[in-house]
Amino acid sequence: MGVSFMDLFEYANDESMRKVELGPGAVMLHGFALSDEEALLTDLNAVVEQAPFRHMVTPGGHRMSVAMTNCGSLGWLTDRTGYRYDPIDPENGQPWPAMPASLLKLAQSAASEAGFPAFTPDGCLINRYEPGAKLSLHQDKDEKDLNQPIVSVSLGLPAIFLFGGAKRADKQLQLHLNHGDVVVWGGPARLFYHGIKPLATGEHPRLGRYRLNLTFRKAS
Ligand code: MD3
Ligand code: FE
Repeated sequence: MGVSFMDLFEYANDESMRKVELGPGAVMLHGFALSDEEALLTDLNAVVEQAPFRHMVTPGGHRMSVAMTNCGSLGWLTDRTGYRYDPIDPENGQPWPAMPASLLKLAQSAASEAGFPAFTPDGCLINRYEPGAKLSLHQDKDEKDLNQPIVSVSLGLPAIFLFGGAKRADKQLQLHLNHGDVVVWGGPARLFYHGIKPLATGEHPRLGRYRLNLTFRKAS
């Protein structure tokens, strides 16, 4: 019986600060990616060496301001013919680089912490933002099983994330996504509209003038 000072201290650190429900099924894990940061960045560098960032073109013919690449057995693509997941990088005709163990482990432990212990991502889309780059309001629905969550990891410069609702016209909340933040998007929030405001100029001690966002998906 009774609650000690230490219990309250732990509660404040572990629950009310670090793990926050942002919306129905969306769980923010503040700083969750920080503990394994160096392994993550080393492994990301190796992926990007094999599959460099590129600016893809939308079906409407617009060059995206966000540069993208992928790792894992399926990579997300857009070109003039549409959006899809593909096992092959069209830039070199080779399979996307394998998903490094450090990335897979981070995604699975975050999903578990948010109540999805069986998450087995087969793709990781890697987005790179420079100042001015943005992502317009959209839904993610190219994945086969929309009951599977998406795990997002933010690194580098901070961004303002727009978090809408099930309908495009729904009012949007603005949330800051900072270096090391991980969000698990499951439940109803999985299909909510979202986007990123144009990145502000800045200098991050580890990533310079960039923001990286990793999204782990079960595409198939
Ligand atoms: C909510 N990426 O890659 S991360 C995307 O920061 C994407 O690069 C943004 O939207 C970025 O599709 C936002 C947060 C995020 C990612 C996927 C979601 C939120 C999501 C999927 C469903 C609902
Ligand atoms: Fe998205």
